[in-house]
Amino acid sequence: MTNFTILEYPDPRLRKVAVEIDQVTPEITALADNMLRTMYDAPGIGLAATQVDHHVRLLVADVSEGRDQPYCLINPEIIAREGEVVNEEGCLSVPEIFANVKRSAKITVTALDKHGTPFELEAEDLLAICIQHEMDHLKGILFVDHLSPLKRRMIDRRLQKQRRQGANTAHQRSATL
Ligand code: K1U
Ligand code: ZN
Repeated sequence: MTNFTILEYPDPRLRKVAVEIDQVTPEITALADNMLRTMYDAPGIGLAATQVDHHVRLLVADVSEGRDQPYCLINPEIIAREGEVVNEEGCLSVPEIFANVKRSAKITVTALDKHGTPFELEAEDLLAICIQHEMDHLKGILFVDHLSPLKRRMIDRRLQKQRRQGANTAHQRSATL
């Protein structure tokens, strides 16, 4: 099966709010598997269904060094938060742009796995940040929405410039704002 195409900002489909998954069908399991493949190939550490134009509450993540600890969270809900952390984030839907975002340092999430089994996960460090970033996608929120209007304008201008320039190398284009 071919990988999904990842939608890019400012595509309005990234602003859709995802709906709950009533039943974990074989189609949902296949969606999760294809999202994981797309995430690993991108490469990324997370991916929300919204980013591949599927507007259901499903996200995948793998922050492990070996890229061998995949998580699939269906209908994720954060039931507890602790502390705050500021960390540099990127987004496969906002290529080559990096910026500091404030998030909860530790979260407890409930979700269903890709077989429909409920589980609870205590996440901290990069996994907690990644899950919050992906859960934002499911609400139509992008990491740039957490930034000041000035930084947003800088990003918009930079992305316009990137698109005009086309095929420059990534290291010339990337920017931390
Ligand atoms: O949602 C996405 O677009 C994926 C995004 C997740 C994320 C990154 C950083 C902080 C919070 C959430 C990415 O995976 S961007 C790529 C990236 O960070 C990465 C890619 C390969 C190796 C290590 C990191
Ligand atoms: Zn993202």
